[in-house]
Order: sequence, then C-alpha cells, then structure tokens
Amino acid sequence: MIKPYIVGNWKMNLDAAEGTELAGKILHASIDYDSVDVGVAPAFPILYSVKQTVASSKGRLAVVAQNVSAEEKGAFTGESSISMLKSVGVTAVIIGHSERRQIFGETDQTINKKVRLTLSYGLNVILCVGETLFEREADSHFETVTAQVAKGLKDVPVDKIEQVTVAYEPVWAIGTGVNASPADAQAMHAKIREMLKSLYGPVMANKLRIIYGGSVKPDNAKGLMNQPDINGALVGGASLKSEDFLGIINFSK
Ligand code: G2H
Repeated sequence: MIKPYIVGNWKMNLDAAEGTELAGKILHASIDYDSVDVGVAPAFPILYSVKQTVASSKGRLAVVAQNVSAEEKGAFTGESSISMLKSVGVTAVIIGHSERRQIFGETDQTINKKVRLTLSYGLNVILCVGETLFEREADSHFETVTAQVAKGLKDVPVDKIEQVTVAYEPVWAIGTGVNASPADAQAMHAKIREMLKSLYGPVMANKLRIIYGGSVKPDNAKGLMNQPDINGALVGGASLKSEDFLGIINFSK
C-alpha cells in the first residue's frame, strides 16, 4: 500500500498573515501522519514564515515550493535557486505545473533540468503532467502525458526516483470546477505507472506516488482516492480553506 500524499498548492494566493494563519490551523488539526503525508505550497515570499509556523511538526507537515530556477546561481533577476529554497526549510518542489508550462512557456527540457537539479540537492519533486482539452478531444492524451513523464524524468537515475511524485493534472480540469471522473483519472494514472515501469521496472514503479490534481474538493475526493493508482491529490482552490483541505486529507486514507 502506497502512503497517500496530499499537497495544497496555494498558487499566488495568501499573504504572510493569511498564509501563517492557515498553516497554523492545519498544524493544530488532528492529522494521522502515519497514514498520510501532507504538504503546503505557499508563494515564495512567505515560505520562511510558513516554515517557522509549522516548525513544531518537525517536518511532518512539509513546506513545498511552487517552482524553482533551472539555474543554480547568478544574474537571473527575479529567480530563486534550489539552495535558497533548501536554506529556508523547503523539502519539495512542484515542477512543471501547467500554469508554468502554459503561461510562462516552460518546456519539457527546462522542466527536466529543474527536476534533476532539485533531486541533486536532496529535495523531493512533484512533477506535474497533463493534457489540454484539445489533446483529449484529439485522443492524444495518453501519448501526450506519458511523453511528458518520460521527458521530465530523462536522465533521472533509479536511485533518485523515489524522491519523485508524479501529479496528473488535466489542464481542462484545473480551477474550472470540472474534474476528471475517477475512471478517467484512474485510466491515465495506470498509463503513467506503465511508463514508470518501463523506465524503472515494476518493483520501483509500484512504490511511486501518482497524485491527481484538478478541482479536487471534499465531495469528489473520496471517489478519486479510492482508485488503485491514485495515491493522493494536489489541491488548489480547496486548499485555501482549512475545512476543505482537512476534509480532503480525511478522505485520502
Ligand atoms: C490544479 C490544482 C492544483 P485546482 O492546478 O495544482 O488547482 O484544485 O484549483 O484545480
């Protein structure tokens, strides 16, 4: 049984006061960390204060970054490096979110560079993949998504792959209120696991987490989490309210 992983992607929401308040509520909620891993991904300026807020969890409530520079250091105005994120206690990075791919033009090559850099610093990666509505309607969704997995993980060695979680987020389901049906999501997760098997072998692939994202809410979480290849959720909008986020965590076990 793969331990589920629920991550709240706060995106560009919540300032320092709001973010630390929400982190405090999650910290003080009753969460069985033996049966679920939980993380929150605040915006860069409040990563440190959120990390301080949840310090007493001793890392059980993980603080995750939403992005990282593909470069290690230097004249890259506006960027934040992996060593900077590590220095404030971040333990994982979301890489290749569809908003990064679509709005900021990130390619599979850039994403792969960020993945390898993050892993080399000992941090975990949440590698996001997902098809557009156009790709789904053209029936190329399986091909698109499995290619994103293979390209994102290019040259990632087997001894680092356990630091990686794959997040399947169909672009047409993100922030739209429309979510993939549990059966559709399961079908894609199974294809992703097949790709992971071809890259890393069945024993390793069966240990890796593939989480689902795209309008996950307390009322649809249970159906999704019951699927055999769905090992958790990357939650956007519903992670901004503690009751909703905690509700989803409860359905994950
Ligand atoms: C997908 C998801 C979180 P939401 O982007 O990564 O957001 O749950 O708002 O669709």
